[in-house]
Amino acid sequence: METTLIILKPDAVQRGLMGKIISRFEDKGLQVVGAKFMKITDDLASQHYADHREKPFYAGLVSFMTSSPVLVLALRGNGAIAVCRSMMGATFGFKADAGTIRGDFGVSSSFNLIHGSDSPEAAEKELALFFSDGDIIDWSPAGQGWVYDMSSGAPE
Ligand code: IDP
Ligand code: MG
Repeated sequence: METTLIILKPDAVQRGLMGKIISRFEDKGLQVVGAKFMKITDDLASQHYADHREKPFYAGLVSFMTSSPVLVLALRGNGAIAVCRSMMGATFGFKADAGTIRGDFGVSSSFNLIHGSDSPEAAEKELALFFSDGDIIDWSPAGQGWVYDMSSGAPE
């Protein structure tokens, strides 16, 4: 089981798309194990996007991400990191495939609704950045035995 960090960005919150986006992940069978509605500070945004510091869009990205509240989620499931990235779609809404979150809900390059960790290393770093000890909760969804084949004792 993997846990990934998802951020529903300021445009998703302002456009009232939180519920629709969360529903896609729940419908897929992913489990919400952490959630935090918050305003990202400049300091947190600069840590989160440290790899992009030299990019031409960096200042605009930090300004966008700190402009309005976001909903930060920790989602868990089999292959959750890659599953979420494929459900998100390509970075730019106007290029993202129909059927993906960015492809269905946006057309912008910078206002692209959602962030998702892109590797196990990034997920570990980003989860630690946004969640403290105790914020992520291990719990057993009632329907888990029908999302996964548990006959071997492990989710398959
Ligand atoms: P990702 O979110 O699909 O992983 P990254 O390349 O890691 O895409 O870029 C991080 C974020 O920076 C994007 O989600 C988007 O908000 C913004 N961004 C990336 N490229 C551009 C660009 O060319 N113009 C404006 N914003 C960009
Ligand atoms: Mg990225």
